[in-house]
Parts: sequence; C-alpha cells; structure tokens
Amino acid sequence: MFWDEKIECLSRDEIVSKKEKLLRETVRYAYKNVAFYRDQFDARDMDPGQIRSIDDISSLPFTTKLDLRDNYPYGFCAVPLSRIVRVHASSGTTGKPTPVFFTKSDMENWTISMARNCYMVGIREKDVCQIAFRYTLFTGAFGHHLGADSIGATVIPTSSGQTERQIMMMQDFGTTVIHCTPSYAITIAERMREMGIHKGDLSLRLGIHGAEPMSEELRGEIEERLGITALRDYGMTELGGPGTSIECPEKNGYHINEDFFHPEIIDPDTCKPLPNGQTGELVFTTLQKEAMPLIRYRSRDITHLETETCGCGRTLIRHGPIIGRSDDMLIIGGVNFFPSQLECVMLGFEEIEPHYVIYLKKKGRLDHVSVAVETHPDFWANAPGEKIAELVQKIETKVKNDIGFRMQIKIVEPLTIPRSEGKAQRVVDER
Ligand code: DLL
Repeated sequence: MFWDEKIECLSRDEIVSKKEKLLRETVRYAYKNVAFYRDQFDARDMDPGQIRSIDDISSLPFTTKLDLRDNYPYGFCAVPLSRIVRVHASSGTTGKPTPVFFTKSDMENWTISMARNCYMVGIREKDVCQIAFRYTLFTGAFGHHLGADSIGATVIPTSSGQTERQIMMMQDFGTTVIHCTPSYAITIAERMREMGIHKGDLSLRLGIHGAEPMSEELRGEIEERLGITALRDYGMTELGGPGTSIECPEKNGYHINEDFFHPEIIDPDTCKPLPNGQTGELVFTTLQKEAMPLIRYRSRDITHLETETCGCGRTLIRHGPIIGRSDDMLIIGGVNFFPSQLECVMLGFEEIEPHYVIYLKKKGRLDHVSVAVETHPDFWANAPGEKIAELVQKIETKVKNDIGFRMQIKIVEPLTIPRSEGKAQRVVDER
C-alpha cells in the first residue's frame, strides 16, 4: 500500500526530529555554498549554528522569485557546474526563464519522491501511463516519467498536443493512466466527443492532473467525461517540479514529501507564520537539495496545512487545494477574488462548459470584469435567445452573491475559446 512506509507513516515526533537534523544541515550547507544566503545571514548577524529546531526557522530570511531572477543564471547554484546533470526551467515563454539545477543525488531524490507519489495515487506495474505533459524545459513530463518508470509501469511519453493521435494511442495501447494538466484533460475529452469516441472505448481509470488549479467542479467534469478518478498533483520548477505533494485517493488534501520539503504558511502581507489550519501563503524550505537549496521560498500559492492523519494511513502533513496565488489574486473594487472561485460558480450550472476567459478592462476609473464562457454544444444549438439571456442572468446573480461584485457574463459559441494543451490562459488584463 505504501512505497516507503518508513517515511510515509512516521509519528509526528519522528518526522520533526528527522526534519530538524536535515534543516540544520541545509542551513549550514546553504551558508557555505551560496553567496546569496551567506550575505543574508551576515547582514542579520546570524550564525547558521543558531538554527536548531523547526521553530527557529521563522528567524530565517525568505527567498523570492525576484531573488532568483537577480541571481540568474547560476547564482543559486551550490555546486560546481561539473556536478550539474540536469537543468529545467519555468513554463513561461517570455523573458528569462527561472532555472532549477539537479545533481545526480537530486535526480535520485526526485525519482524517489515521484515514485512515492505515483504509487500513492495507485499506479502499479501493470499500468500503462501516457505522459501528456509537455516534454520541454518544463518539469512536468520528466518528473511523471521518472515516477511511473521506477514503479515499472509501461510509460508512453506522448507529450502534450496532437490530441487525436493522443486519443488513438490511448485506444490502441490500452492506456490506463493519463498524466496532464486539468485543462488538457478537458481538451482531450472534448476531442473524443467530436471523434465519436466514448469513455467506455478506452481503458483509462486514473488521471493525475497538476501544474494549474483543478476545482472540485472541474474534477467532477473530468471524472465524468473520461470515466476516471482524477487526482491533483502539485509542485513548482524552483523546488524541482512535481514531487512536492500529491492527493491520495481519499481526495483529502495533498500529502507533502516532508523529508524533502518543509512547509510553512505565512500571512502574505505581514510575512508572519500562521498556525496550521489557517489560510495563507505556502512557503517551502528544501531539506535534501544539493544543487539548489532554497530557504523559505515564497510559493505565492494560497492554501492551508492539515496535520491529522489521513484515511490512507499516511502521517505526512497535507496542504489543501491551491485556492489562488497571492500575486495573481485579482482585486476588483476592493474585493479580492481568485479565478478558481469564479470557475466553481460557473461550473455549478450544468449548461456551462469549463472553457472561459476573464477580461479585465478600465471603464473610466473603474475596473470592469467580463467573462466569456461556452455552453454545451447541445444547449447552444437548441436554446432560444431568451433561454441564453436567462442563463446569463442566473450566472451573474450567483457570481454577485458568491464573489461579491458584478461581472458581465457573455455566452460565446462552442469551440471559440482557444483550447489548452498545457496551462490554460484564463485572465486577459487589458487595463
Ligand atoms: O507546474 C510543476 C508541475 C508540473 C506540478 C506537473 C505538477 C504537475 P511551474 O511551471 O513552475 O511548475 O508552476 C508552478 O503552478 O506555484 C502553482 O501556482 C501552479 N500549480 C502547480 N500545481 C498546481 C496544482 C509546475 N495542483 C505553479 N494546483 C505553482 C494549483 C498548481 N496550482
């Protein structure tokens, strides 16, 4: 049932004591090998030896994406280039990428964490795993590949895109597990419908979806359309990609690989640590990285931590769903909201499809939000104008009640919103 029961089911005291040892080593190692950390500690008159327990971590400085940018390309690298065996980088396509480096030992640890995660969701030797994350500098495909491969499953590295071919391969090779972003899972489901392929024609049973949010409503759509269990997977380039945390089949939060990553939740405004259970920004300290150790890295992702043991028996601390980012949180007329909240409201209407774009514009001095969203093709084809107007009215009222301000909803023709093969572009800011 467990890939590594000795780690996954430790008592809280055992895991804390293990992490404290690793934290002391990491802090000393980062101070010795990364000029950025040496400067930060020296500026605070801090000696790495002062860090003894997990609680001491709150006296350490944070690291941000801007710090990584300022030290591009090799500033955060703690080993000579000759020891680097792999480079990956952030998925953004403009500007300088945010790189992450791996030594041989980092690759081994990435493999361990991905094998643990893939086993946790239920992948076994007999599975046929189709990796439909993009094989590029992006970490998603390579991480999932490592995990499925070390379990001994059959790996089909299709990458994302060429959706019809992707579906043909699923049919012909009896794919049982699909690894991709949630938005690409919906793109696949939709193309299947166009091709007249039914979920019963495939052997799919499991989807592992990460790299962007998947609301409960979107999960429901994916599960229903593909006939699978859909589980969420989380990580980020700077921490080495997927492998940080994943949901088990209990769907009860993401188990964090705590022997590799120590999580904290902070208030993003005051930067003060928040107690477990409270919602704030997730911050990670790496505990076993050689090439690129990070201390208190601010993820910008908003969630909370849960410590009770999960129904699956694992004791690893969990974080909840990512409800937004502290930096892409939209503030409209003083109301904070996240695109994922809007998605939940809209997908509560059975006529609505999970394809939408949020447009932000200025009208005079005020922000104006409009949302283009598609309906099911059948509804579009058969509903008279007044039915559509009625649906718009209902969604606008629900959005106003649930989120707190009015957004203009526009129902657009099916298949007019660009489909995603990777992370979906949900917000167009024209202000
Ligand atoms: O998205 C790594 C990854 C690949 C994770 C495949 C899972 C599966 P980046 O491109 O650096 O790395 O983007 C990281 O994506 O800080 C979150 O904001 C968002 N993100 C990742 N996973 C989830 C998730 C990869 N499960 C950023 N739910 C993170 C919500 C997620 N957001």
